[in-house]
Amino acid sequence: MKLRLLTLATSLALATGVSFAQTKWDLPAGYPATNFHSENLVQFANDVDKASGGKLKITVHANASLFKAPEIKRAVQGGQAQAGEILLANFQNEWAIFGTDGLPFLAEGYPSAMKLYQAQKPALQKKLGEQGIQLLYAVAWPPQGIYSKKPLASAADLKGIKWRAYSPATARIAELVGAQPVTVQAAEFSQALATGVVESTMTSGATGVDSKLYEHLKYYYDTQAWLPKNAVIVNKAAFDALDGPTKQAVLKAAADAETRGWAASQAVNTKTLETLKANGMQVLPPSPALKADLKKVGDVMLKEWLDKAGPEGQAIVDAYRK
Ligand code: PCA
Repeated sequence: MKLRLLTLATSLALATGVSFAQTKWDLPAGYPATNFHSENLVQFANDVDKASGGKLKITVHANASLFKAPEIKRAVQGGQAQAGEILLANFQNEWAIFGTDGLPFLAEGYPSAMKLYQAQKPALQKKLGEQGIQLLYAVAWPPQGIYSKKPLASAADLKGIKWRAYSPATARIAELVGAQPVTVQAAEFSQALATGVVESTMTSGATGVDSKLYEHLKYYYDTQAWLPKNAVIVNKAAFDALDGPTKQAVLKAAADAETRGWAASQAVNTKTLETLKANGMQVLPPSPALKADLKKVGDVMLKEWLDKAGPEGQAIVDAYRK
């Protein structure tokens, strides 16, 4: 009788899934649920769920619904969220090297962006480690171009216009071309545009489609100026508290998500530029004058960045250029 009861209890526990300790993580993210980064995160969470046999449940909170994008890093650091997705370049003022991938024309195209990531990664892991954070994976956004209401012959046409920035570097570009920077994160972008707070920006085709920029802006100059990365991070104590097999499940799912994410980014780049066109935008290469002006901006910014980032920054650039 006793044995039968025990068996019954065991099968009940199995059926309801409470026969083992289950860990739950929140993972705040800054971009809409339909964005490729967010979709990749959901697949990452599903992979972890399966590979851990349901031991670790990660809930993705997209579109800055749990924390605003610039607050996610601190939330993970402080353990208010166990994991999170951040735009590395948002944290350049804290440590210059977070902004390595936000410098115009340092790395153009996906292979170069990947090379720059590999050059940046050891320093990144070390810094985050000192902050009680572990890097799980990072994925590049598609290349960044300029959205505008009016045609742009050169950077002079950007003078005085209200420029939406999403990072210290994108605000600095505005200053250098004489535009007026207003920092607005992706989750609030559509509204800022609709209410006339901003009238131009530099971002990807992906964010252009996410925020329906074609409803207000007519031109996209495909400058392919840089490919900033989102990084998925975890609170180190939360990760260390997992058992060995669950840790392995997380690391394996993260490696898969990184590979999948870089491929998705490239596919999304092509697809979203088509979507912009289909919605009436002119998608154009920058004129030689505009390109030359932006290259100058890039040179100034690289110099400023190297001054701040010091030998550690120089070593990353050297490793990247080797
Ligand atoms: N989209 C994000 C960051 C880079 C990008 O392509 C944004 O505009 O906020």
